[in-house]
Amino acid sequence: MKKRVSIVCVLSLVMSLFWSSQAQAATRVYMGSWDLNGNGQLQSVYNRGSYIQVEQPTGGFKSYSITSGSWALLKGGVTDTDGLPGNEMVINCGSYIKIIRDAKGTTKTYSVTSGNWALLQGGITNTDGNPGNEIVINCGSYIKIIRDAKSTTKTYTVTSGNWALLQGGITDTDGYPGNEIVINCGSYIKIIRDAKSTSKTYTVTSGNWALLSGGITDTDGHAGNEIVINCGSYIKVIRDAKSTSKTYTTTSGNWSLVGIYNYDGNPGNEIIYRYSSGTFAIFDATGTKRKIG
Ligand SMILES: [Ca+2]
Ligand SMILES: [Ca+2]
Ligand SMILES: [Ca+2]
Ligand SMILES: [Ca+2]
Repeated sequence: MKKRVSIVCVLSLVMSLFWSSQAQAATRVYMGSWDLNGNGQLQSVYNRGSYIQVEQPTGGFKSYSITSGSWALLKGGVTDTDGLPGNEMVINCGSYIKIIRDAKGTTKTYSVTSGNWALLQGGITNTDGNPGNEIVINCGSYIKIIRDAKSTTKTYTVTSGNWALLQGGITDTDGYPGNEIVINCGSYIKIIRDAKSTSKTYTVTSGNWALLSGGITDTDGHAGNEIVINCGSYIKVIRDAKSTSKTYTTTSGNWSLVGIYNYDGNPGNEIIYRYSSGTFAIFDATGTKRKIG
């Protein structure tokens, strides 16, 4: 009798293990449909726990192991990263990122950091100017850019102090292909020029300052956006394409921005502001300022 009970116990244990593994294997969560292989048609993609399954055009599925730990598709992480037809899938695996390149049937792993990190807002973008989006990661005191088309990464020190991406600060500032990354470091601005693998620092002011509304725009009439900053008694225009900045005094009193738009019809937007004595325009393309009303 005792032996029989133990056989039943063993049997039920075996059965429960069998069923639980069956249940696990049966977990199949539809993630979405994207063109991953570059043939112009959508493929269904499924989350199978520790791996991802991609429907193949010939029928059947291709499996890509991810990690037995937790993982998540990065926001906006289905995108072209290798510069070849088809979207890649960019997956946050904790301390590293895994990119599924279904068109090639391969995966590629990039270590990020064992510390905290986050995708920079808008950080899936072309920064190096070559086909394919890069992945721009905020690692705290530094930024890491994954250049999947080249299977490399590049690190840029930012500051050990507080910093923030300037609103709209992923933009072309140097006039060459690829977006720069414009960072507010407090008393200065740092621009990461990933296409050139360099960064450039511009002193702003140790006092308060703010980006003017619409202040990331072309003001000098040459390729690349300028950065237009309200420093109170003056306006500073950072012309990153020329690696210079230009200061225009406003007034020591209160002034308000009317707008930044093309007032004179020549290339480049003017900065229009007003205070008690009238309305003024800064013509950054000529480096001049005059009363217009
Ligand atoms: Ca691709
Ligand atoms: Ca690129
Ligand atoms: Ca650029
Ligand atoms: Ca410009």
